[in-house]
Amino acid sequence: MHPGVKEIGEGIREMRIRGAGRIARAAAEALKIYAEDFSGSRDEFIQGVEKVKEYLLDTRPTAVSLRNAVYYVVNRMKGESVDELRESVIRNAEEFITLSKEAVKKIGKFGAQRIRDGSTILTHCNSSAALEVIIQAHRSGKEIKVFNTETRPWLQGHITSRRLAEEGIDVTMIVDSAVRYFMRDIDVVVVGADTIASNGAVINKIGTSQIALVAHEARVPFMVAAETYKFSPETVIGKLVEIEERPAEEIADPKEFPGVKFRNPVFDATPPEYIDAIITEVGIISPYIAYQIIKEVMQFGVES
Ligand code: RUB
Repeated sequence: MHPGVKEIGEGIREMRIRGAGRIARAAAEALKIYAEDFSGSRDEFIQGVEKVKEYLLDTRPTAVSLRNAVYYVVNRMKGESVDELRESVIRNAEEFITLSKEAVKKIGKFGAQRIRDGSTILTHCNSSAALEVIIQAHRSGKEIKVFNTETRPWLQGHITSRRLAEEGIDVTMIVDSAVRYFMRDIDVVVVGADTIASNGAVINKIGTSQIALVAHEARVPFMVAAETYKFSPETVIGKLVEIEERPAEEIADPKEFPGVKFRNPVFDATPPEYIDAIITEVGIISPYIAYQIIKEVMQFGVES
C-alpha cells in the first residue's frame, strides 16, 4: 500500500484520526494522495483505486461517512486517459473535503440559532459538528454553559472540554454515569452522529442512547448535529449498521482480572422517538424524514 495512504488508513484504524467527519475527509485525502503519486497504466490505476477503496473501507466499520466519502470520490471517477482519471479523483476528493467543511459551518449556523441565550448544553464524546453549534452560539454573543461527559473508555470528552475552554466557554466535565444527576440543570443536549439510518435512528458514541433516554424522561430537547453524508443509503434496503467492538485493553488490563470477560462496543443506536431534531447543512429536520434526505437531498456518494 502507498505509504501516505497507509499512514491515513492506520491513523483511522488506531484512532489517531477519529470522529466521523474527520475520518471521511481523511479517506478522501488518502485517495487524492494515491492519485497524485500514481504512475502507470489506466488499468493499473483503476485496480489501485479499487484496492485503496477496499483498504479504507476496512479501517473502521460504523461511521457511514467513511463509506460515503470513498464512494463520492470513486463513483464520480471518469476520463479516457490515466491523467484524466487521476485528475478526476483529485478533483472529487477536494470537492468532498470542501463540501464537508462547509457543511459543518452551516450546521453550526443553523444549530446556534436554536440555542437560547442563557442555556446550559450537554454534549457527549467529541463531535466537530456538535462543537460547531456550541461555538457559534457562544460567538454570536449568547451566554451559554456546557456540561460534557468524559466519554469512557477512550476519553474523547477531554478533547471537547479543552476545545470549549480554549474558546472561553464555561465548561464542566462530568463522568458518563453522572448524566442523570445533572440532567435537571440541562436545557438542551447536542451530540454528533456517525451514521443515521433511514428510519431516523442515530448511531453515535456508546452512551448516547442512555443520555437520550434520560433527556426524554426529563423533557429536555435532544438534538443531533450531522452532515448529510452521515445518512446511510444502505439502511433503506434493510442493511443493519455494524457496531464496532474494540479491544478489552481500552477498558482495563484483562491480565489483572483473571476469569473476567470484557465487552467494548463503542457505538449505540438512539431510536428516533428520543430525538427532537437533526441539524444538517440543508436545515433542521425531524428524524422521521431521514429517508427523504437519503432519497432527495444527499449529494454525497452512494454505493452503485
Ligand atoms: C466519535 C463520535 C462522534 C461522531 C461525530 O467516535 O462518536 O460523536 O463521530 O463526530 P470516535 P463529528 O471517537 O470513536 O471516532 O461531528 O466530528 O463527525
